[in-house]
Amino acid sequence: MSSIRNNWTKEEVAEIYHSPIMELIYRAATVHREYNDASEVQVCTLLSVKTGGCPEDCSYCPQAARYNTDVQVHKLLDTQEVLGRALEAKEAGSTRFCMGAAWRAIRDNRDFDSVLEMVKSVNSIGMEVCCTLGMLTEEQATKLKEAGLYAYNHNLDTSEEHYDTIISTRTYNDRLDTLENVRKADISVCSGGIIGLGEKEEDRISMLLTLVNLPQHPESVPVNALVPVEGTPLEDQPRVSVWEMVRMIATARILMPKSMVRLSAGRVMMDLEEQALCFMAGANSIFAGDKLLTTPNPKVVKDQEMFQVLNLKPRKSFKNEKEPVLES
Ligand code: SAM
Ligand code: DTB
Ligand code: SF4
Repeated sequence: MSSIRNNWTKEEVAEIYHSPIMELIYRAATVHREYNDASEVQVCTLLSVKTGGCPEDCSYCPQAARYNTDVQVHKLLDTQEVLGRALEAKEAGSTRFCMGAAWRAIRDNRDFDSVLEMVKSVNSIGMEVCCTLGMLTEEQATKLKEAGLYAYNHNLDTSEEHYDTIISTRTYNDRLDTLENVRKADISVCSGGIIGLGEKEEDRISMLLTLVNLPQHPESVPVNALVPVEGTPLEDQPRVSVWEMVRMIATARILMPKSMVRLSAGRVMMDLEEQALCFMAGANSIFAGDKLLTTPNPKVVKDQEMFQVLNLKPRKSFKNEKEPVLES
């Protein structure tokens, strides 16, 4: 059995990443079967609970206030509406509900108190609750944990070397500090990145190296393909090819055998056969629902058809974990 390591060298990661594609897929598929049930795919749903008006300058993001995009800006939704959306997602077969806010960082204000309420209520319906709210402190992470938060998403996005050309309003170290605070609060870590930002293959390798050499592998690793959005500095980036997605997913799977590797943004540009290759390469999680945060995602019925054709089944929530205590 391949071992779980966090002392990889750049050369080792590069060698895997650059191996002949069929060998790479075969090796990733083998590692995947050693550690996971390869017929299971986790189905997660995203909801943007606060959209747009963000002070940051992430050059891929339609929600940054400084770019002229046509996102429908709205302030924080109310808890009842969020709970309704979570129930719909559960009904449609999702086991994880991820709430995103276009914030630079969490602030200790009424909005954060409302998010804690949302976390409590979504947890009470038996879903794995995830949030992505920007940077946070250890104290804020602890409050989220106490409210019932299961996972926190905070992506590295790209390599440390390429980072400055994508975002200038916060540093790579800020990102790593947030991940450390999430870990300290004993919350499951979800962290990955985006390809297609104009980075080199070396940058993709470098980002994977940072993830795999964290003290503990993130439990989930989202691999996003850039969704180019009109009005953002990256609006004209060419579409990433399926082979780039497959390489990234397969390398992540080999490096982090037990983690959930999520085929995230970009599925709307992929056909069923392309997605099948990604599952073969070790992806075992997707975002379902007609929308990601602000951009389109495949229709729920299309995904259900895809699961049937590929003989995949949705993974149960809290698998291998203690069942949560449900509130009445
Ligand atoms: N504001 C918080 C933050 O930045 O951590 C949370 C929301 S933010 C939209 C979550 C992640 O979505 C980003 O880190 C990025 O990886 C991903 N993302 C945003 N826009 C994207 C795009 N156009 N294409 C692909 N991924 C994108
Ligand atoms: C992640 O890695 N991808 C999701 C989730 N984590 C928050 C977000 C994708 C956003 C794509 C652009 C949009 O819909 O706004
Ligand atoms: Fe703001 Fe997050 Fe978008 Fe960056 S990725 S602009 S922090 S919402």
